[in-house]
Amino acid sequence: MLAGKIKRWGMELGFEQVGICDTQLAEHETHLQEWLDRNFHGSMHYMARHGVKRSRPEQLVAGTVRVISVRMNYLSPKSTPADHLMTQPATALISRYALGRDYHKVMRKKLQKLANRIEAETGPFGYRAFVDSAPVLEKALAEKAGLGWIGKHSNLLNRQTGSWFFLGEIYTDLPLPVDRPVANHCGDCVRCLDACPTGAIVGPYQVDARKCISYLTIELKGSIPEHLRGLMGNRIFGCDDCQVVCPWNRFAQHSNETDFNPRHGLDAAGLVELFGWSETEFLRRTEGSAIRRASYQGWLRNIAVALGNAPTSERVVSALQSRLDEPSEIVREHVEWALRKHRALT
Ligand code: B12
Ligand code: SF4
Ligand code: SF4
Repeated sequence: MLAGKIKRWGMELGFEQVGICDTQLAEHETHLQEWLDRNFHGSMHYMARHGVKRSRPEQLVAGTVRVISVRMNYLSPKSTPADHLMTQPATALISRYALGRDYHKVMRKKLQKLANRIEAETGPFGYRAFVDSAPVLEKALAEKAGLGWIGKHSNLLNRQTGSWFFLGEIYTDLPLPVDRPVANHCGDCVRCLDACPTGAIVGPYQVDARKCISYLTIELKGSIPEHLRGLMGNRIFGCDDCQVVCPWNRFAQHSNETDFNPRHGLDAAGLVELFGWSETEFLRRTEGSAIRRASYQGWLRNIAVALGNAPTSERVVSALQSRLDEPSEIVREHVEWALRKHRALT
């Protein structure tokens, strides 16, 4: 059967699981609309831009009747565990997903290979492959396709492997048989809500992105609200706390993808060291990495906040002072905030 073969080919290409669903997302459309109405998307205007295309796949790609959803583990066996770094305030905490090669590139390539393989079997067919590259409700589709359930932290998780995986999909006009969703196993647990440093999980399944450290360090381009800076600790790119505390991540499996291995020691680098990078070094060392999304200015802004939260030392203070004349006003403002925290600026 074609569906069985697609799953086997997907696994051979390095995906951990492949599922298939239809395109009915009515309930998720309501939740998405509520989330937008509450302005939880902040400055991520692209989340509101495409109307209902995000929740109606056939309106994004005409003729779509099924979605092939895939997941791929990203936790590298070579990276220092995030929970260890949470107790090292002078070390930079970069989300485990961003330490190696940009997942968009890695997964898109594999999805294209999967589509080519299907085409070799069926002849030309209608499809488009996505990895967070278009208005697509990736978690909702993956949930429908049986890859896991959306947990209270709003990430997709799975009993066999936790939540340290990426999602991608192929929209297609092939009328494939669909898979069944799995049950939700969050039960009474609220660990992720309790652990969130900034209280961004404002209710089960509801994340106010404007408070989420992932948004503040990656998506937000301007000034980070002052009342949140102290809560960010040493997290300079993304945040993993809600996943670290999730009991299902005891079953997390490492990725087999060597492209996700950490580069340039970024899994446990010192804040002062990273703050010293010139723009050229930043661009060179983040080539092909998701970290580029933050921009050099955002990178310095984030590290300035983390240095403000680090224990006071001569090294930290002089690193901050060396950036007092930065051309970027945003960076200067965060450096001044950090120095005030160390009482090194009045
Ligand atoms: C926008 C976005 C963000 C934003 C907003 C997060 C969010 N929860 O929406 C920010 C920048 C904060 C972010 C952060 C992260 N992200 Co992100 N992000 C996305 C993106 C582009 C869209 C997500 C989306 O549709 N949001 C819209 C809102 C409405 O969806 P939602 O919050 O999930 O709400 C759903 C349910 O919770 C439910 N719901 C909502 N309200 C209610 C209320 C009730 C009562 C009920 C029952 C249900 C319910 O319905 C909603 C619609 O399905 C996707 C890629 C994609 N195209 O899908 C990646 C994606 C979700 N992100 C991903 C990752 C890895 C992360 C981070 C872990 C990265 C990090 N380490 O820093 C964090 C996790 C933070 C968190 N707890 O969510 C992965 C998740 C993989 C997985 N296993 O689930 C994705 C799928 C990218 C990918 N291709 O792999 N992200
Ligand atoms: S990623 Fe961090 S800040 Fe965002 S919801 Fe999870 S714990 Fe909270
Ligand atoms: S920490 Fe608990 S509530 Fe949160 S996603 Fe995991 S199981 Fe669900």
